[in-house]
Amino acid sequence: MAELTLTTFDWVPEAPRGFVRDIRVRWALEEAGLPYRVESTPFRGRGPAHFAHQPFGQVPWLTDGDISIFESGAILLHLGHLSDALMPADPRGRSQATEWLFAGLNSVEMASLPWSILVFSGNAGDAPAWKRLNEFLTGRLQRLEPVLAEREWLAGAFSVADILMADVLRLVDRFDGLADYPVCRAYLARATARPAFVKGHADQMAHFAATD
Ligand SMILES: N[C@@H](CCC(=O)N[C@@H](CS)C(=O)NCC(=O)O)C(=O)O
Repeated sequence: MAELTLTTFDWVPEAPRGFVRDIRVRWALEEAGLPYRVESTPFRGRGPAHFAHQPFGQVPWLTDGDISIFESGAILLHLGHLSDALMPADPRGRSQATEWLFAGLNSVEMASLPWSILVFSGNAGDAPAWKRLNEFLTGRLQRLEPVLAEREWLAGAFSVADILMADVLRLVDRFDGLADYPVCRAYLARATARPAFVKGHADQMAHFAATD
């Protein structure tokens, strides 16, 4: 198997530590027990080499031999093809994992990310735009509750869909957005209790602490 290398920033401010999206990739690699290396790219002064791997100057990206992949969802799907621990082997399970991974990105995170930015920046007030965004996210969480009430993991067995969805929900939970959603909170608790998450998270914290 070709060497897997995950690249993340060399340093980030305190606030995003533990939430940088390389956690999704670390978590998946740990779940699968795949050997990997972690490399750093400068947070300050992003150059052509960075943009060649990630056109928006963001992290993470993964190299698998001579293949370089950006976008955390695409990286998770790539890893899903390398390990049954990340993606069910049967066609029905694979399509369920794929649809729920996209749902995490395109139906929940598309609402939760701007929501989190507004909360973090102190703009979650009375403005109609905030209320509309809050309703948008609330609508998604209300629908997730009954789905998660009837299953342990989104695609039957644990999969990359759960890594994605749980990480999206982590940020909502950080700003108390899951207070009214006990089923989502229980799902998040069982996902983040997994040893692979605990290790990936600890490794990310140590990575950024090492460069302070
Ligand atoms: N859609 C991208 C988003 C990547 C992203 O937002 N990365 C953040 C770290 S979590 C970043 O690089 N932020 C720095 C910046 O945007 O300049 C993915 O899922 O990989």
